[in-house]
Amino acid sequence: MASRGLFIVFEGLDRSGKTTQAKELVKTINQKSAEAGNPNPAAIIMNFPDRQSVIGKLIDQYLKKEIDLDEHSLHLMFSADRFLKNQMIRESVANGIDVICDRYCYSGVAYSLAKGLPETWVRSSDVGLPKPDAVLFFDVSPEVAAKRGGFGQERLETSEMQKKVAAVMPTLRDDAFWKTVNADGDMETVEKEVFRIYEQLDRQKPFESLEKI
Ligand code: NYM
Repeated sequence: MASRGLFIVFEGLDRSGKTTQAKELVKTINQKSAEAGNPNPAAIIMNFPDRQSVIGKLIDQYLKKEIDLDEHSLHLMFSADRFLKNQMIRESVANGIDVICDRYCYSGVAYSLAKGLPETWVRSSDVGLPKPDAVLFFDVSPEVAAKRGGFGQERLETSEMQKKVAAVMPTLRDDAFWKTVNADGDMETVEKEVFRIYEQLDRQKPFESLEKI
């Protein structure tokens, strides 16, 4: 029987390089698969929030400061946006396709805790989603992040918010499936490190759901 796909989440602060590296990993997997004669894509990229989904469009307006939303509602909308992809992730993995995901529920929890929402409540709304085979945490030093350019114009892209998120994110770490990537290196070095981790992941173990975050 053909082996299942992997579900890999990239998390980290802004300017840690996670988006670039997630795209690069998908490209590499698909290139290697095509070279081996596979006509179908072997990996797909997924981003959260998905700004094209019905819910993601509202989140996008909030982030662009076009509308205001109650913070509790917003938290649930980020979770609901992920649940819209629940089936797609499971089907892709079952069909042997790797799903590489740029941000997931850990961003959801970290940003909402940074805003001061109640912890037990915040941690509960993503329970039941597919559990990642690995969370690659992109660890970038503040000095290197600063060199990579300034903040964007969106809501939440402030140094105060980033500091709070940076403090919360490591507390979500679960050593059983989180791997730290030193994101201070140049693109090629980080790319190699990501691929090394990818190659070591186990496709034989059962695909699970998140029971806690
Ligand atoms: N964000 C992202 C949240 O506040 N909660 C979530 O659940 C997720 C997935 O949205 N500042 C925040 C983090 C970012 C912003 O992400 C949009 P990106 O990767 O810049 O499009």
